[in-house]
Amino acid sequence: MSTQDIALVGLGVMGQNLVRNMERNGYRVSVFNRTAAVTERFMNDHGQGTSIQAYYGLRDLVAALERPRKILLMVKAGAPVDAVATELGPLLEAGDILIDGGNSHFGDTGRRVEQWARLGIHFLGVGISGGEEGALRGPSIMPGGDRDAYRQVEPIFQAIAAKAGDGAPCVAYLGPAGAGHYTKMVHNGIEYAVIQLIAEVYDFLHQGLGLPCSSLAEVFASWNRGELASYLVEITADVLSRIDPETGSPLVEVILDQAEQKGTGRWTVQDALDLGVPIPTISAGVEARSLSALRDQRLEAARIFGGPALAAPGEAKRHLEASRRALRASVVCAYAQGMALLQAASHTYAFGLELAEAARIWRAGCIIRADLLEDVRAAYATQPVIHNLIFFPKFRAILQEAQADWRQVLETMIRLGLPAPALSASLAYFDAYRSARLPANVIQALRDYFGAHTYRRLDREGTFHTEWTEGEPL
Ligand code: NBP
Repeated sequence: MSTQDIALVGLGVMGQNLVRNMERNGYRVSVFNRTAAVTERFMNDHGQGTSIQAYYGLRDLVAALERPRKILLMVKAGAPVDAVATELGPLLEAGDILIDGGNSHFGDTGRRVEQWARLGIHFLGVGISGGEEGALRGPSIMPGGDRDAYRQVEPIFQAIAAKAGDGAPCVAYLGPAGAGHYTKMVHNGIEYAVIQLIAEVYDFLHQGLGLPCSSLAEVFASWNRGELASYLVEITADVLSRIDPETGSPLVEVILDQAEQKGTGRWTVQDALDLGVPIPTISAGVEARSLSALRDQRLEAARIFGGPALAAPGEAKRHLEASRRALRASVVCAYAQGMALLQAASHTYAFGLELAEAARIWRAGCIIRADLLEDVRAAYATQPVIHNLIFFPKFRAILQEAQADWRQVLETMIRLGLPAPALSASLAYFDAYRSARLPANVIQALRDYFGAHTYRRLDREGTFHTEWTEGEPL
């Protein structure tokens, strides 16, 4: 009998928790996993006494679904998505809905939407953020693809999504093709930037100025009660206060300083380069991870090169308020860059994205959730085509207020020889934005000198070229 509301394929951590979330919200979910033992374990651990039904063949899984069939794929991004969809294809019929909830590249999603539409099957690309905890308790959900198909799964998504302070579910239709996965990609890019900014402030206050982790945990906890309130600042306080039971040291001190990455940050930077949108803080977050990975080379360079002495312990307290303001202003720049990229992508790829909606659904459930997102939402709700968040009064004030402290923190970090790629990229972004005159005149002159690329003038209309080497012998 066809009684099940939705099927989920791929019982990894995300898949398992999404099933439990849907079941808790009253949906009858069928599950399938390539490795049968994983399904058995899941059913033993979480399926007893529930309406969840396990299947060990795709044909049976599909046969049990109410029409139009809704199948959520939670498998590894890339080839596995195509492999599973191709296996399911012959079992589906026109009007059925395939949903890819993994971290797929938006270009792949656009291709899949078109490919499946030719067979009358709807393909939705849905970014899901919040990690395993979010998947279980309520993630932020970023759907893209056919709008009518989305309407058919909307009640399920609204039920399982995180709810913001005003009770609104953190899900909204974002646009056609890869609009949902694009938004998730940019979310992850902002996540890279904010994590790097937090790491640099930790480095400044701890390694640079000698503040112990336990005190720093209290600092982050207090910042989380103010304007910087956000999930990442909150969990930084938790992370810094954790003691390693084996050594008795702060756990963070014994964690290897080599950051890993799965690709969404790199994709964000790649696409921003293609679209010509500057996102230097996000790029710095990605590149800092790549540099951290060169640990052997760093250890060798550390032996070869000396550097300035670190400051005497005790100085940190003087810099706490400046650090908070520098972090806050830099975080604003990271969000501003991400939103500017979304705006440009929406135009180039015809996503028709409403930026206020993107900000709204990031307010809860996802990794970059932060109090400031309500201000981002309000900014775009009142001025949908604002060029950059930094022009909006609320953010203008934050940046203006932070200027002196921001510079002082960076001056001190440079003096101490501490790398601050993301903090300095944010300040340089701000400084470049607020510069009425940039040295691009010199760039244009040089380009014209060696390549006759021409230039324009401030005082006259037209395109000009100068014979820079006129009269010089060959
Ligand atoms: P993984 O990304 O580790 O994927 C594991 C699942 O994919 C397993 O069920 C595995 O089946 C299945 N799978 C693979 Br791998 N290749 C397959 C194939 N060729 N055919 C069928 N099934 C295949 O799990 P995850 O961490 O739960 O993530 C799922 C998706 O959600 C990914 O796209 C991920 O990027 C995204 N995501 C993850 C998080 C997170 O915090 N983990 C957050 C947000 C988004 P098996 O058991 O037989 O190997």
